[in-house]
Amino acid sequence: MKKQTSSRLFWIPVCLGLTHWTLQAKLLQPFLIQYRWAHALLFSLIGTLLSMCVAWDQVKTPLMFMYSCFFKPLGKHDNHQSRLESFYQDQASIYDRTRDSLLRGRRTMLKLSAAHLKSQLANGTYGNRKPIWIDLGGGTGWNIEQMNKSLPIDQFEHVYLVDLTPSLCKIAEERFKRNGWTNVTVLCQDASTFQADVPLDGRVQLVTMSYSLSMMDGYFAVVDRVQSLLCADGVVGVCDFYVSGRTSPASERGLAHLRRQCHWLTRYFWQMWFEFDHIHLAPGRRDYLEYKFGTVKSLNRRNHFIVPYLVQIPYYIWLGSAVKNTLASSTAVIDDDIDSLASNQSSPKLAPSTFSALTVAQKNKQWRLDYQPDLPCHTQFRSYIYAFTWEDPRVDLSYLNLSSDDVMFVITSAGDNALEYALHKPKRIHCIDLNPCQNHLLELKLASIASLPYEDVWRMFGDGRHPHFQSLLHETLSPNLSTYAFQYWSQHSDRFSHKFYKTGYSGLALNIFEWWVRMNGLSGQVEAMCHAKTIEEQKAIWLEKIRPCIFSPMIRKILNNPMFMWNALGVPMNQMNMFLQECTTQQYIEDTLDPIPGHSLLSQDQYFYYLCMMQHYHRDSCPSYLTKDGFEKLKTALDVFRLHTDSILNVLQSLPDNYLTRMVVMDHMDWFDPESHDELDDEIKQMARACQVGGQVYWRSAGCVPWYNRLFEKHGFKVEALAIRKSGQAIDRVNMYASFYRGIKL
Ligand SMILES: C[S@@+](CC[C@H](N)C(=O)[O-])C[C@H]1O[C@@H](n2cnc3c(N)ncnc32)[C@H](O)[C@@H]1O
Ligand SMILES: *[C@@H]1O[C@H](CO)[C@@H](O)[C@H](O)[C@H]1NC(C)=O
Ligand SMILES: *[C@@H]1O[C@H](CO)[C@@H](O)[C@H](O)[C@H]1NC(C)=O
Ligand SMILES: *[C@@H]1O[C@H](CO)[C@@H](O)[C@H](O)[C@H]1NC(C)=O
Ligand SMILES: *[C@@H]1O[C@H](CO)[C@@H](O)[C@H](O)[C@H]1NC(C)=O
Ligand SMILES: *[C@@H]1O[C@H](CO)[C@@H](O)[C@H](O)[C@H]1NC(C)=O
Ligand SMILES: CC(=O)N[C@H]1CO[C@H](CO)[C@@H](O)[C@@H]1O
Repeated sequence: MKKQTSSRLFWIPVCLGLTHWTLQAKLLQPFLIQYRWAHALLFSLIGTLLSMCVAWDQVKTPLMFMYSCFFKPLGKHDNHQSRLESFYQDQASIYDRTRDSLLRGRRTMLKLSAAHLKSQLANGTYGNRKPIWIDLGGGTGWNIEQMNKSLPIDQFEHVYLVDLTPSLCKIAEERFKRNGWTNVTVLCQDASTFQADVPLDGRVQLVTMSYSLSMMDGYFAVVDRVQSLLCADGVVGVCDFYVSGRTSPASERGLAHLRRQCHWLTRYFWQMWFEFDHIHLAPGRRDYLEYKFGTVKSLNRRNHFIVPYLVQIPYYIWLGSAVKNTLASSTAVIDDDIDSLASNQSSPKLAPSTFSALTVAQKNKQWRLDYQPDLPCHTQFRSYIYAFTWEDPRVDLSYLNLSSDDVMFVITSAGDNALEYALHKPKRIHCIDLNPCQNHLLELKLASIASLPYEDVWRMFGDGRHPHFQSLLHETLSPNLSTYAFQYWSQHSDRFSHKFYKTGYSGLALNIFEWWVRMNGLSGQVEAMCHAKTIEEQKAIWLEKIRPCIFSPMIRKILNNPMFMWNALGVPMNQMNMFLQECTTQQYIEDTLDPIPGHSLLSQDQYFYYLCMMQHYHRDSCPSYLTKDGFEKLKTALDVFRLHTDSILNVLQSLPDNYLTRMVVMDHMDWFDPESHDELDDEIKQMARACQVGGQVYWRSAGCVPWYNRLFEKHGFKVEALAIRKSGQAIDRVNMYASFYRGIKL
């Protein structure tokens, strides 16, 4: 395909050159000088004609395709089949060659369907039976040949291709004969009424429709037929053009809408344009499909056919399950231990936002709880803030004393610390984040650990780059990801193409630091410090080379300007005020950084600063989930996770009394305004209610004695300082906060 295009392009300048040379002759000169536009027109016309003659073989296919798709009159046909046949008969032989760039997303849809089927097969959902697949409106059988690359055709009991156009069916028959597939049958019949030689109702595991639903008359009957064909665990894969309605359909509330809505011009234009060819894009088809089936995966994309930017034909890739999303199936999913507790609660306060409309997609992947992605509190986040967690879990673990009875409540962040806790096998870890992307990130880590080999996980999160991330996502990770996380990573699959840790807002800080290191010519020193063999060596490099640059007079000035901290480093105003009451910004940063080089070796233990300086981890210096040992242990410990996408207060309200035993809430309370702290007061009150007697809450603060400690005491906690930072001494490997506290519920 590429080669054809480039040889075609090669002829164009040659022809233009020839034309130009002809025009140099006196012949046309007087006329052309007067009419410059005619010059241009003639010039390009002759050029085009010549190049077409020279490269006729290459030009023929697209021209015929354009003619039959856009210009050829369809004529009057009473019957759908004869209309289709007249549309396709001259195209049949060139069909496959011309559809690659027009009918996009078919490969992805097939890969997702295959991945889903494979995970069901591996799980023993079908026992020893092989699956049956029907490709409705399958045309020339391209899909079936393509599927063989992901899931070999002999893994199916039978494959049926149903298509109404005889000339396309003929091509499909020839193709299957050529490939020697005996268990593939072509049925040249209508999709809603077709009959095979054996009854198929309720026996089919997979039905696919690529760019055919939009062509079928009577789509209600077709979708209903698909439903009656599918077995209980069956899946539907669809890929097609669409236009959205003016607003999103009510039946899909709560499901991911990313990029689904179309601009009004797009809506009208494409709908009318395709109507000429009897292709129907109106939203009803997709809506009915989603109304009938449960959404498992859903992607909305734009096809920039031939002309980038100007042309944006919306298309979608969608995977559905035979079981429709129901509220009833959701309650069983939430949490076995909550279920038992919830029935024993004086006033159950299950917040609707947390527990509504759990989709079937989540039924088998119990990590992520459903949420409403279109709420403004979620849509305000377009990316994750933290690509890595910036608190030291080792210190937490030394106090947490986790056992198999512990039910934890932690802030997700990048999920690194939650994974660290999971290695100590508590009963349950509830991870909470208001930013959906932080949970997408943890979900990706969980899915990777569950389904990928160690080396792939190391490449993604250790090296921070994986050249084949997109195919891993579609072929292996997708069955383990929620609709939401899948959609996010599918749209951001470039995050792993270069340096993952330089993405997100924390990545911005790493970029600034890297830039600063280069500006100061410190790259060599930074590298040497990260690979120093002794603490003395590390300290020497810090004191003699790096520190003098960090605390240069200019930087001091910048640091002491509060706007810098607030804007560039994203330190919330209230948090900054907390430490400014105790020391200057510069003092705070000195207290943070100075003890680090003397604390432990960057190359062996100090993975936090190693990452900041190198933008990737080292095999000897990384979080436990990236070590071979930790990775293997986690593979069997992932069931403990529940991911909530909501505010801390809302999630707490949804939990039963006396349920939690350990809470790690990081530094988030620093962000509240001490002058009006009703919301924090509510939150701590809810912590006290949801926490068992003897249960513990852990927090870090930029202040040595945070003002909100008294709120904990007010609500029945005994507050104790576990560590308060003093100049020159590190309290943990990150050493970023001035204090570390624990409250024990009395
Ligand atoms: C755009 S083609 C897509 C073909 C193929 N699925 C692909 O992706 O290349 C649409 C196909 O739907 C078929 N089709 C349209 N209406 C149909 C109907 N009522 N029953 C069966 N097939 C139908 C047409 O014959 C045509 O092959
Ligand atoms: C896997 O099998 C278990 C029981 O064997 C079942 O509960 C679960 O739904 C299956 N998961 C999938 C994805 O089919
Ligand atoms: C082909 O299909 C028949 C029944 O439809 C089945 O018995 C046979 O095992 C299948 N063969 C293969 C190779 O899948
Ligand atoms: C189908 O896949 C199998 C297994 O990957 C392979 O051996 C076979 O050659 C493929 N057939 C075709 C026609 O591509
Ligand atoms: C609720 O749980 C407590 C202990 O947690 C138990 O003593 C009590 O009997 C339970 N009440 C009901 C109605 O099950
Ligand atoms: C840790 O927990 C165990 C029970 O799980 C308890 O016996 C032990 O005293 C605890 N240790 C500390 C230091 O709290
Ligand atoms: C939680 C979950 O969905 N786990 C599945 C991830 O994928 C593997 C296979 O790739 C399954 O075995 C797990 O059950």
